[in-house]
Amino acid sequence: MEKKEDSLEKEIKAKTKEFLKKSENKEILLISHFDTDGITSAAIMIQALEKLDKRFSVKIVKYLEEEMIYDLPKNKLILFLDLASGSLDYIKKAGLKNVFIIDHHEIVQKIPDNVAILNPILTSKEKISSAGLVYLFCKEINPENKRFAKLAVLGMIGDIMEESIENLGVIEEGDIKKKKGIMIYSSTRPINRALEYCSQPYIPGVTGNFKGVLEILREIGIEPSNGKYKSLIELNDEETKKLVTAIMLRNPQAKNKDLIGNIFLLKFFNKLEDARELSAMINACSRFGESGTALRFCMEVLGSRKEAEEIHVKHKQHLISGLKFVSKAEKIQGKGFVIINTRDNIKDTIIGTITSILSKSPLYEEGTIITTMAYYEDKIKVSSRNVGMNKRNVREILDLVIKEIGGEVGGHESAAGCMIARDKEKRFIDLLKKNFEIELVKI
Ligand SMILES: [Mn+2]
Repeated sequence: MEKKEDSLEKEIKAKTKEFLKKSENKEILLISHFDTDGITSAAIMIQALEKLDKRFSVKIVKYLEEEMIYDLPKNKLILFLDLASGSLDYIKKAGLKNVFIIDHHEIVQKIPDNVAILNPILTSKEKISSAGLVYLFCKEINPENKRFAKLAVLGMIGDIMEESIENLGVIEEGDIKKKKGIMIYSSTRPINRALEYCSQPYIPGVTGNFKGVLEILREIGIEPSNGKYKSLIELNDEETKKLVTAIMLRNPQAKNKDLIGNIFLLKFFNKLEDARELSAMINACSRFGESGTALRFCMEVLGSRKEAEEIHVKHKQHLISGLKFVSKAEKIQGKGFVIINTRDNIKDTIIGTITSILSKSPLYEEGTIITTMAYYEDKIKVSSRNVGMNKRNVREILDLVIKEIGGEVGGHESAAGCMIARDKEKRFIDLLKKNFEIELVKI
């Protein structure tokens, strides 16, 4: 039997040939997703296309909306990165003839003729993000492109695939270091700053609390020298253990195995950096509506670093104040569920992150489903998460409600979201409550 990796490798070889042929004398329109994986995918591809001397333009989108697909130019080669696997029917309906997709999301519809798609789901089922795929793809086109390995690492981290980074074979190639350590970032900055802005895990009494940070540090015996604290990677084993214990005492849901993991360090703008922090910075820029800055930062364009850092600080402050808002907000609470309608108090782009943080905090007991809502134009973005492990399928519950009121659902059984029309607000909440209650009777 063929080895799994071989089949993906073969597929990449075949697809690069097809791409080079398809893009001959054709202008390319590159469309990518606005999250870290999508941005890093685009950054690798842009630099590879420049080298190939291709004519192209770039579009970064938050959602791939149906109407947008219908408006795409028919004469260009449309290159989708980190999206479109779920939009094949629309692509067919739009009559697009030159389409190339590099993506890792689920394919549920029939692949139309004229659509070339590189997706590990079709070959190896290997866990690899779009940035990882684009990296392997571009490296196949030109081995020099292996210098973008660090962007592939950032994209993988953005999609929570740290554990599969080694499959890419980049640790040896891209000047990337791997180290065991505590999974709070940034591991290269002073520890007091890292703890104050730490939202994953959320540490009650420490996150967003300057005094609480000093207390926990005193408790574990870490003192500043010359007014400056050392960084997390500078802690010794004993100090690391003490810190892990202190965090678990404050947040019993934070598990030892989640707190310790691989930290990836890489050179960016000629400085050794924590990959998670870079990944979070890219994410913050995009969620702030500054995907251009995110792209330039990935390409290490002079001046973009300062901009990205400023946005990142603002983003972290928004997250912290969002968490504070949610903790005080009016809640619709029932047995096994809580619904928090933040209306226009929290941006639709960070509501998912906030819900994830809440689901890992000790604020709600295991088995609860947390659902948050945030306005976006004339729509409402909804985000649902399970607290801990349980058998209730949040995706299914949202599907049931959406079937009645209309809208789009995405995600899986423990984390899902949907987009509904604003005028369905009340009906949505009523139906959701009803379904939660029914679900509970069933189990
Ligand atoms: Mn992705």
